[in-house]
Amino acid sequence: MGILNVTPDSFSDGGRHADLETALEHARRMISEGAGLIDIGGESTRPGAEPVAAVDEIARTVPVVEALRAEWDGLISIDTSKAAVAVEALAAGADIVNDVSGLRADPGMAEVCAASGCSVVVMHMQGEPRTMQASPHYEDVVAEVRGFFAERMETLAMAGIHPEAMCFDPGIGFGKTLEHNLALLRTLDRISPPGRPLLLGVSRKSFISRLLGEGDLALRDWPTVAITARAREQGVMLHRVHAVRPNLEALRMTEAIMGVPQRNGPPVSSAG
Ligand code: HH2
Repeated sequence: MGILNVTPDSFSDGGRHADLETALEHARRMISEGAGLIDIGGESTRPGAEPVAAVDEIARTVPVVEALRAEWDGLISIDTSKAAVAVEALAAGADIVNDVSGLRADPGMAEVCAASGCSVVVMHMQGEPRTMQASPHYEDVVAEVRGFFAERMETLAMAGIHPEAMCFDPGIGFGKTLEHNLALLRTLDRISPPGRPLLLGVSRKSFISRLLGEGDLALRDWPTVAITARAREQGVMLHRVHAVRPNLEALRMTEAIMGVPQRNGPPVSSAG
């Protein structure tokens, strides 16, 4: 899953893909590097980010969804917690709603997703983006995230979303300290509801620099790749990343070692 933020203030690529043509060029680059899914977001969820009105989020994201849909038949997800944005993005051709609130922020979201039959990414977050990093606290972060997934799966199924349309995400960096993130990364093979896939979003996140002391965003791609490889071995099938090529190469190398049959895609190395 390649990240396409059409926001002025995202932590890593804010402002870079703000106009339609630049956004499309970036999407095309990630697709040419092997992305099978493009995640389009119009509201930054970095700690301290200010909320964006639905009308602005729609204006930022929907033209990109529409234009990308017109030229590509891969999967498109809309990264939003607002039902009004999801409605418009799904109508424009998005396949998946990626909601960092786990479909809790907007009471209309579950109904929109159930009615459209789209797939959903249900992410765990403690608190809300503006304040979530102030003082995250858990008795047992792994047990709480696992319990959250089970509760969401049941509630959303009752709201009419098919369990097979759900995928779960521990929400690395969303109301979590470095220790909380590491505890979740240690147990990726044990936290998703049985039979349901996990999605992981660690790309360039600040816990990497908290651990390695490296503030430069560009230098966070290699630690991201290391986590991607290990997470794949723990069974994670969906990886939300900025730098598609190195992460895909890590996945393919890991899968080769694991004995997973290689899928179609660009060669691991053009030199063979
Ligand atoms: N992380 C971010 C945004 N959306 N969605 C899922 N499912 N999982 C994540 O970990 C996740 C997410 C934050 O990263 P980014 O989009 O790069 O930055 P920003 O929120 O500042 O736009």
